[in-house]
Amino acid sequence: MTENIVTLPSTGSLRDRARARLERVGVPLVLGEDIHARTPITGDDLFGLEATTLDEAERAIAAAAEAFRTWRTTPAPVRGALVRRLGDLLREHQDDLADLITIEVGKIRSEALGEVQEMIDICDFAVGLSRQLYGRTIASERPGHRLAETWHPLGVVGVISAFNFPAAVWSWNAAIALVCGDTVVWKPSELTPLTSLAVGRLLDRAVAELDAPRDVHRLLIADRTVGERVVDDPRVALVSATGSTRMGREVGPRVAARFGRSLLELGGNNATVVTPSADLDLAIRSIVFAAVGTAGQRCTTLRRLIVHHDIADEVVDRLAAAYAKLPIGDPFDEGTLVGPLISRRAGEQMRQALERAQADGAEIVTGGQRLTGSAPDAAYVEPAIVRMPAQTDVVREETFAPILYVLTYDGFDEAIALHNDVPQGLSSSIFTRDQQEAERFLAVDGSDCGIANVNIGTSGAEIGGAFGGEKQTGGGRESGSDAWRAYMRRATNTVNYTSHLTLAQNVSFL
Ligand code: UN1
Repeated sequence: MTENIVTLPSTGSLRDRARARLERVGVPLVLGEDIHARTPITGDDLFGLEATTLDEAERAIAAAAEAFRTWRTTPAPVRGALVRRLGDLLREHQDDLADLITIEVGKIRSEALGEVQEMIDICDFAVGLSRQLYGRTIASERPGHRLAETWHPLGVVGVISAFNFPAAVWSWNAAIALVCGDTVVWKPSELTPLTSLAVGRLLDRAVAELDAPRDVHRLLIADRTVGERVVDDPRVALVSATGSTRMGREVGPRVAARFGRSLLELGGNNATVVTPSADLDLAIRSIVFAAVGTAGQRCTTLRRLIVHHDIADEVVDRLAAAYAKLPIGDPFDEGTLVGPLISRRAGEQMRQALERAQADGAEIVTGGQRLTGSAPDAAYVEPAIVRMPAQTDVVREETFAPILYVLTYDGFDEAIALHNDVPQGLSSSIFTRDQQEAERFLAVDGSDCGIANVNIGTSGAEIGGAFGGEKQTGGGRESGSDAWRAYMRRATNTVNYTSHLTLAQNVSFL
């Protein structure tokens, strides 16, 4: 493991790089003092920017509501053409966007490119979907009647997104919402304004080229007061919010109070069960990626390992050996696998969690140190493996940092009980070659998560599946499968094509 972070790019060079990337995408950089773009690579500010005011946000929502009136009647395949063009622009600018993501989030290059790939993939998916917004025909109990469902556009969709997937999560929502005939207002994380400006600009370009209504999409670069406006505005039919459980606890009830809809994708506390029959070569590599990828800052990051007692020492030794070789440092360096945490505060939260774990009797097998170096305001940390005597409170919380808690089990029921005994329910997996164990893990009384995998890690889901989870993860589903239904309203239609009145349930009247 790297002792110290010796070579980091200068903030000046990152600023130049960001400026060049923004220019290529066509973002006019309007400097201001309201909000600061910064980089976790050095922990420094890059640019001060102007923010959207409350009045501007109000006008943006009004404009999106107005644009909805035209967009909803535009044929869905025509709406799909807009998303196809967005996908093409994303392909063209994959490098530019990946650079901005690395600069603002600290993701290593391959993961930043992967995030943009996820956006391209969802655009492809959404274009196909634009010709497949199917409703059902249902057998009517009445002669000469047709019973069917029609799906209609919903309205303005408010997207609130987090720093860790500053572009992909928006695209899961926006690409699907747009083909569904909705318009979108987007309040991204305050930590990633540059990435948001860049993808917003690409969509604006697609809108202009295809002559779509200008306000089908509006970007709000602002702090939480503007986010609250989106949450409370009755013109916003659906609020899709990705972030912490704490945030969801505020958003959910506020949207419900005005009978709006919300789609919440909140915290995870994801676990993998490793059984005695597991292919350990496969398991170790998958576990390291799931626990350490994105420096432990995915909502799908592996946070708990539940290992059979007989193989626990071997698994922990092999993981510790893999952790010892992890290159930590500048995310732009080809060899780096672990970049910085988003902020010093995140580093501090990791340290506090480790202290609490130790007070509960933890053994820190490896990691946990903050690496010092040329950037005192950045937070480069050694990913930690922590053996726990029990699943204590700190293990049951989500700490957004690379801490892998290891718990052991003897019987399979105990493994499942430990697995499900946390408040969150996003992603889960099992490594086993025993089919009975695999099926039990996926069965109704197995994993209680929205994502349950076999012989693969908890993170890195494909866009084709619906993404989200249960319990405090919020229950919402974004991205693939039939998640599109959340972005539309269903109308049940009964058509009588006779001249007779037949009442349902055999009711006679008149
Ligand atoms: C998130 O961390 O909010 O499954 C999203 C994954 C990615 C998305 C993560 N496709 O890890």
